[in-house]
Formats: sequence, C-alpha cells, structure tokens
Amino acid sequence: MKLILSIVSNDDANGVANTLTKNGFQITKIATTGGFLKAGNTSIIVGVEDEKLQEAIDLIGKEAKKRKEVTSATATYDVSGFASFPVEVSVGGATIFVLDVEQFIKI
Ligand code: 2BA
Repeated sequence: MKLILSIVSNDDANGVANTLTKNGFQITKIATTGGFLKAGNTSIIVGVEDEKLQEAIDLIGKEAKKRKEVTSATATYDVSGFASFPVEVSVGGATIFVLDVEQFIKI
C-alpha cells in the first residue's frame, strides 16, 4: 500500500478531491500553507493499493494540470496615472510525494 501526499492550489483542490472520491478513492483534505509564497494551498492525502497508485496520480494530474491564465497587471506612470495590461501566468500543477505504508490500521 502507498500513501500519496499531494499539494495542489486551492483553486484545483475541490476538482481533485471530487474526481478522486468519484473514482472510489478515500481522501483527506488539509488546508496548508506553502513555505515560500506563504500562501494557502491544499494537501490531499490518499491511501491506495499499489495497483491503483498510477490511476490516482493520473486523476490528480488531470484536475491540477499546469496551465496558462491571463490576468491583468497594472503599471504606474509618473504623469499619466496607471494602465492595466494582460499578462500570462502559469497556474496549477501538483507536487506529489508517494510513501510506502508500513501498516494500515482502522480500529
Ligand atoms: P511548486 O514547486 O509547484 O510547489 C508548490 C507548493 O508545494 C509549495 O508552495 C509547497 O507548499 C509544496 N512543496 C513543493 N515542494 C515541496 C517539498 N520538496 N517539500 C514540501 N513541500 C513542497 P510554496 O513553498 O509556497 O512554493 C510555491 C512555488 O514557489 C513553488 O511551486 C516554486 O515554483 C516556487 N518556489 C518554492 N521555493 C522556492 C525557492 N526556494 N526558490 C525559488 N522558487 C521557489
């Protein structure tokens, strides 16, 4: 058995959680904070049988795929005030750790 610890953006968290549960995986969702950006993200823990590991990783990857989004940035000018212009940013993606489970106990 394996334990997947997957860190995704808050925007993708519900999609990842829903697709995993719909496909029969049991999950735990934890509100976490990234050490670098100090912004909220979501960690999703999944205990899976070895033969289902790749399926779970594929589902996470499909819902939390890295993608480009257009957002607006604002530039300030000395005399004329400010202007807003579109910039493309990269969002999404998942950081996934896979751990061997020594024991799985429910009592
Ligand atoms: P990612 O590498 O996609 O990481 C997203 C989040 O996943 C991280 O949030 C952190 O919560 C978790 N994470 C990633 N690698 C981890 C690891 N080895 N152990 C434990 N948790 C891990 P943040 O720490 O807020 O980082 C957000 C993004 O900032 C990162 O995206 C990466 O693109 C960048 N970043 C992180 N640390 C950096 C550094 N020292 N220098 C430059 N860029 C960094």
